[in-house]
Amino acid sequence: MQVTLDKTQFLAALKRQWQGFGLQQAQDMTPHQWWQATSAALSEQLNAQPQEQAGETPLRHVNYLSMEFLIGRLTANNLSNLGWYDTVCEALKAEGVDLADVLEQEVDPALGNGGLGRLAACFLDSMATVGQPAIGYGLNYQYGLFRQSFQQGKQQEAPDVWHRESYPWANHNAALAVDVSFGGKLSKDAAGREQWQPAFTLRGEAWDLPVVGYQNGITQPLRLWEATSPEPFDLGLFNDGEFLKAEQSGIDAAKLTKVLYPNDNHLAGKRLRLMQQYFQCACSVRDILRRHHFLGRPVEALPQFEVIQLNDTHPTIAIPELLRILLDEHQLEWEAAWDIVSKTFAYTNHTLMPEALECWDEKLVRSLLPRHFSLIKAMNARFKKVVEARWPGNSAVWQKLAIHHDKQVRMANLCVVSGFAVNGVAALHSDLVVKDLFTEYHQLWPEKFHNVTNGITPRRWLKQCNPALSALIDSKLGTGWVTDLDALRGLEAFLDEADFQQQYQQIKRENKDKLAHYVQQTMGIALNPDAIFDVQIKRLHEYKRQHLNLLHILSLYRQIRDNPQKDCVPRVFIFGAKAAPGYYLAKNIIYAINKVAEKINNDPLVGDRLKVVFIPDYKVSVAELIIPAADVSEQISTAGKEASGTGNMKLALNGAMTIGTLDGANVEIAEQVGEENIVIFGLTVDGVKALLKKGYDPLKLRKKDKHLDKILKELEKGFFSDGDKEAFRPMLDSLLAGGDHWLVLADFASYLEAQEKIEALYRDAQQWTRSTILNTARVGMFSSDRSIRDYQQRIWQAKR
Ligand code: 26W
Repeated sequence: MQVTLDKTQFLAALKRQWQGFGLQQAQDMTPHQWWQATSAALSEQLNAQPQEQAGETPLRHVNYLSMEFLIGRLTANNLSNLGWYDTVCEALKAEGVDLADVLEQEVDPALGNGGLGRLAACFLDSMATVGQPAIGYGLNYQYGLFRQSFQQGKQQEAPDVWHRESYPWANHNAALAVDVSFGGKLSKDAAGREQWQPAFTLRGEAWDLPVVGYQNGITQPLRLWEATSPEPFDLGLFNDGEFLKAEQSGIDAAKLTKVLYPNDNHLAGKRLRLMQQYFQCACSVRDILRRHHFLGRPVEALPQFEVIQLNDTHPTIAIPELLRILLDEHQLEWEAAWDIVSKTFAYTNHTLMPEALECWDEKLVRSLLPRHFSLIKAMNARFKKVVEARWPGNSAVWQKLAIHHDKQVRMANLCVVSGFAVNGVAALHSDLVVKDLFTEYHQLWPEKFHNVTNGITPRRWLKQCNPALSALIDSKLGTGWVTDLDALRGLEAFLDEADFQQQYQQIKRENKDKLAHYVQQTMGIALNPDAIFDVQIKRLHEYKRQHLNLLHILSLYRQIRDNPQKDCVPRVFIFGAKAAPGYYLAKNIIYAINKVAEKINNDPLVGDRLKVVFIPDYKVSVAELIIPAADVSEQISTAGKEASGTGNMKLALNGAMTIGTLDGANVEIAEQVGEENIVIFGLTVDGVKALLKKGYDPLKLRKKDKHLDKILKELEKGFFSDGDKEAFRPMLDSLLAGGDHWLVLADFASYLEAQEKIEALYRDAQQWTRSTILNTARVGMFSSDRSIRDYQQRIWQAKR
């Protein structure tokens, strides 16, 4: 049950903190020191709490392996989940300090790129909350996702210094250090068994962050590995006078966990990335086995007690690593070892895009991990017999299903062959995983394939980010919804109460004021809070089609100039997005949006009717500010390309109307909220397939659509780029001569119609409010608590 915070002990812990800073009194602390001291004092109190033992129900323990955990700020979250917020607020008030200001001092730990990393963080929160014993395993990057700024509209990247060394929630657990070896060669022992002689060894140091369940006394670790050298200091070299070289090995080791790879949905195939993956997997597998042995359990019983969930293919190398340990260290026979491995791993697929499916060059794998490569070949050879038995003489099928083929190791195939479960992340996506990606695997093992629709934690994405709406809901339904989001359906009973509608509307308005204030402060742009706040926040990618949104903005601007008296509902377009630093086209789209924004925002003819803001450095804490203030949620990916989306769920929960394609979880959101409360447009998955089959020519489409042609010409002529006709060429080429792979122009007309519908709906304020209330009331199924229960029933705890 919930544990209480002893205020006296907290204040004593706080005192130790400022004394540690060498200060005379609490009042001498800087605002940032207040955050540091408060968090460290809380962390200390949390560690001092007796941990509730897991009950006797033999739930399999979940090991959630992920290269990314986009946890966001922790202090506010932990205070709220612990139920300590009010106590600490009062304690600080007595010192003349405002807790809310203190919490603003925290730098987001940005140890992830986007959806996949944030999902991992929501899942940890939910596992702790629903009582699923679990540990998250990841890497302790020194630098998280780069900081973004704009210079003359172009994205600039700077390192993300989040100070992992002094992050007060992280605890170094020196006893858990693991050694990890790389490189070297293979030889055979007397019995003919392969022996691996590695070339060098690094050390993994464990840093634990607490994952606090919602007011239930449960805290579970997120364990992040940091690379160091086992011999960080070479005394021999030092004595010889080689002072700088003496520390060299320590410096090299640290490179491994220096920085998070900023790619999202694109594999660069870099050696250091594979080293990171192996390092994370080797440390984590060791730790899992250590706990298993410590509990006195035989190694054969591993799958009875432990499941290893792979968050996409990034931690796949854990599979041959476990096999290697069982064969080489436990000396098991292949069949026995394979039996354990094939009952332990489950794999979640988050994308169908071919450029994101990880394939590693065999040379790279062999040189870095010769023993693992040899085991992968052995797995491949055994699996070949299975395929040969099912599809005799069919080399086309084998070429598709092979784990190792054409000098490449295919991580997704390795996962499907070795895992006991495979799942997609939304109903539509899971269908496509079976139909388009793993067709023959599904024929072989239909029972392996599942859907688990993604979810979001209501603690961060409603209770904390939207305290006013949470309080209103509390007043109507009590507080049970925080751990039972389906309870929000109860709001439908108040749907037609004028008073409730008015309060709901008022809260949205105040959240918009808050966001407007932030934009004024950070960007110097004044926003009209009466305008529609139209929001697209997600990584920048062609398939997400931020440029379709841009074309709509250009259309409105063109219409205003063609008809200066045009009566339109004022709109503020808000973007938040980082582009991978090497993704040239995505950066060009950012540039285009910023240049168009500059022109429109400064055109007196437009006035208040249109504003475009690209908020720099989009991250979890900025999302927490934007989402409660959104009226419209842009979910406009090419159908079939967005596996699920989770921003769509957060925005709907906070009362934004979705404009979206029938893609990912949008399909299920539409089912839940009802078709009158969402605006769907564009080609469907089948429509996309049919059009591509028939042959699609964006140039023809342009010829036929005069309005579209005008808009494109303005971009081409340099109207938005001070006469520079080349400014947006990469983007324009991709849309036109390049063939418009993502069908932006194909969906343009339908999108404009949908946007007109949005405007018409918004004009009827009462109808709009009803619809947005229904969005909040009806998206309870997108709680990540429900996702976790689905994983439990279908995958982790299912009887086999
Ligand atoms: C190898 C490079 C790389 C890096 C990241 C490839 C793929 C990824 C991720 C799988 C990209 C990602 O974040 N995918 C998103 O996962 C979310 C959680 O399931 C989904 O909601 C999004 O639709 C999906 O794009």
